[in-house]
Amino acid sequence: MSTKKRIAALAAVAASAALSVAMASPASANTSSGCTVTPLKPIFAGFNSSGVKLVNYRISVSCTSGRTVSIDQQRYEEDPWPNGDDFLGSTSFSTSGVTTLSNVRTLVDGELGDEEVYHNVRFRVSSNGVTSPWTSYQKSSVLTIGN
Ligand SMILES: [Ca+2]
Ligand SMILES: [Ca+2]
Repeated sequence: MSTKKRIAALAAVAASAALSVAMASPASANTSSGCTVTPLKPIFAGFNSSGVKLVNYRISVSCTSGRTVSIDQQRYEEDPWPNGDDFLGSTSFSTSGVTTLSNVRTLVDGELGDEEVYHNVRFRVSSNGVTSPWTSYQKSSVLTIGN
């Protein structure tokens, strides 16, 4: 790619990133540089062989053609103030097109009673050798689930 073309492509990515910031809303979907990524509410996904509950932290992805999206997922268990939420782990994904990613994890028994689990995702988009900045994190709805 010529330098001029590369600069034009970079400007296009920057422009669509700026647009996504301007359009930011409390909704959990986020669109940047031709990709929309949504952290779906975690769902119960059965039991493992030890009888421990499983939770699927799914991510909905929709990208226009020629784009590859890198996603950073951070999983948490929510606690009321003054306690901070418990970090459960993180996973990186790379994909393209229209898909729903699955990530099935064992449900941690971190406290008496139900657990309140959710995930945050951020992403960046690569197209024609140009990569957008990371978006801000988007939070999913919280699943309340007993162990
Ligand atoms: Ca909790
Ligand atoms: Ca518990």
